[in-house]
Amino acid sequence: MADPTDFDDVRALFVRADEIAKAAPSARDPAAVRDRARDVLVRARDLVDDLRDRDGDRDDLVEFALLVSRRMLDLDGADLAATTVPTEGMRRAPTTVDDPGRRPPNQHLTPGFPVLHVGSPPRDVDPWTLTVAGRVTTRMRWSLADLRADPAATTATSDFHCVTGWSRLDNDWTGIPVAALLDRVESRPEATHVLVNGHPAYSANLSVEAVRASGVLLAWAHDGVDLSVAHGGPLRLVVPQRYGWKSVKWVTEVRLVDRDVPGYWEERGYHMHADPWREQRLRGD
Ligand SMILES: Nc1nc2c(c(=O)[nH]1)N[C@H]1C(S)=C(S)[C@@H](COP(=O)(O)O)O[C@H]1N2
Ligand SMILES: [Mo]
Repeated sequence: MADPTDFDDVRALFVRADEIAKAAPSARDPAAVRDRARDVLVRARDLVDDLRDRDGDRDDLVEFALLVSRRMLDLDGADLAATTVPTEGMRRAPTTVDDPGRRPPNQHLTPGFPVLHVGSPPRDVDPWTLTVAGRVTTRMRWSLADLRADPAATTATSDFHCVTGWSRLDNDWTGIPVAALLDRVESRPEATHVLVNGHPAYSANLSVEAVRASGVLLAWAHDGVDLSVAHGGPLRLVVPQRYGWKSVKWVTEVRLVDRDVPGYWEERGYHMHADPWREQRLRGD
């Protein structure tokens, strides 16, 4: 059993974060206040991770970790709402005519192209290679040049939905279908899922079925121009049927595995499946 005072400390941090965040809307610099609240939540999350390491995934700890994730999402959503304006240098604006048939529940359409990631983008992107490994008959590796020259390369238009609430419609992605690569490595029969790994120690889990769906690409261009590093260049995954955190930027490896292994955000309480139409934001949704 955890020392009860430990968990009480974590809960006190959570309450403190809430108090800070509540003051944000009337503050002179709301984003800075939300940053402070976020720092406190990060500390709470680290502590609850420590408790889980020590005591295992007790129900109350798992519940609490979810609560912390939900608050972080709220803070991120509030920050992004302010930044989702048309972005300079965009080749063309996305569609912003509201159509409930294309806008999943509780999403709003952005005229911009927000940049969202944890950690820093890679500094050195040349040369870039992609490895497909794990439960495969032959592990394979491609250079970016190989992929670009591949006859299976294609362009597909799709909508992008971030869990923090913005959706960007009509993105033209150019890349290679993940399905084409999976066919070549001959995945073994027990390979039911993939972990897609990207810089820096980021990952997301998907079923093989999900990455074989139409429009799922490892992309190097967006709306006809090469992807900027900020948006995941030189190579990123795009999974239009899932919330954006599954669309791993700076992909280095697709690893086939024999069960559903949580990725970076899934470890931190996000939903394993992440279907925006069913609002699968956090585990338990
Ligand atoms: N490597 C990496 N990929 C990532 C992320 C990240 O933090 N690291 N964030 C994800 C999230 S939450 C979203 S919404 C999209 C955002 O892509 P964009 O910055 O091109 O809009 O990238 C996804 N891919
Ligand atoms: Mo996201």
